[in-house]
Amino acid sequence: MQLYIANQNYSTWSLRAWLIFDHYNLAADVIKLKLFTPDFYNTLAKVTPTAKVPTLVDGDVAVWDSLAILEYVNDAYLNGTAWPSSIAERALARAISAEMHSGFFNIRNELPMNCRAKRKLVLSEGAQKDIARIDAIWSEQMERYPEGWLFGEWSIADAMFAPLALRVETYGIKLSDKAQQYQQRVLNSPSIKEWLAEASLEKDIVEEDEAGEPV
Ligand SMILES: N[C@@H](CCC(=O)N[C@@H](CS)C(=O)NCC(=O)O)C(=O)O
Repeated sequence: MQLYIANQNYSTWSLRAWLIFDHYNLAADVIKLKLFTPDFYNTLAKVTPTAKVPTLVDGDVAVWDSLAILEYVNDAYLNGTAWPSSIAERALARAISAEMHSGFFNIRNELPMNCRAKRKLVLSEGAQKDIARIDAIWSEQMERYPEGWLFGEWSIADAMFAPLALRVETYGIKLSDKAQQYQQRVLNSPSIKEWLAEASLEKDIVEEDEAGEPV
């Protein structure tokens, strides 16, 4: 299998797909392309009609889109275990993952992932609302699973929310105690530490993802 990703400092969608491979120790050749370069588009043109990362190639199967990759890996290699086992929990996990996948536009626009940076900026009302919603999701799940991931065991929902934990760190966003507990759990996980170590070696700057003032 080949997993195409982009700059680890900036690429939130890449992180989501990469996490399932790292978490379950699944083998894949990770091909890292530099965002917005000719090599990025030329290489991806051969494997995906969207020319976006992440893209997974598994033999004859090509899957573009982070959530579709997570679903594919779960179906093909994990026997469905990357979602919670109960139907009700699975429905909730899917609902919040879809909410993440198709929403939170204020955060996405104002607070680009920038792992190696510490920044300050003034949040719009919309971004504050997005953060309040994330805080509510994380703290409700921590009430239910104080010692675990969002649904106790690690699941696709944790992959979907991981980039948010990194943004909270970059922009010094204040969370409630329970939500912060989850954020710290994500930051302290071996996979995220590995991702951050790799991101810290990158030198490329993507200007449009450099927001706020250095702290
Ligand atoms: N909905 C897609 C979004 C993928 C996406 O926008 N990827 C960005 C990088 S994080 C990309 O490839 N951008 C290159 C471009 O837009 O030219 C997913 O979930 O994978």
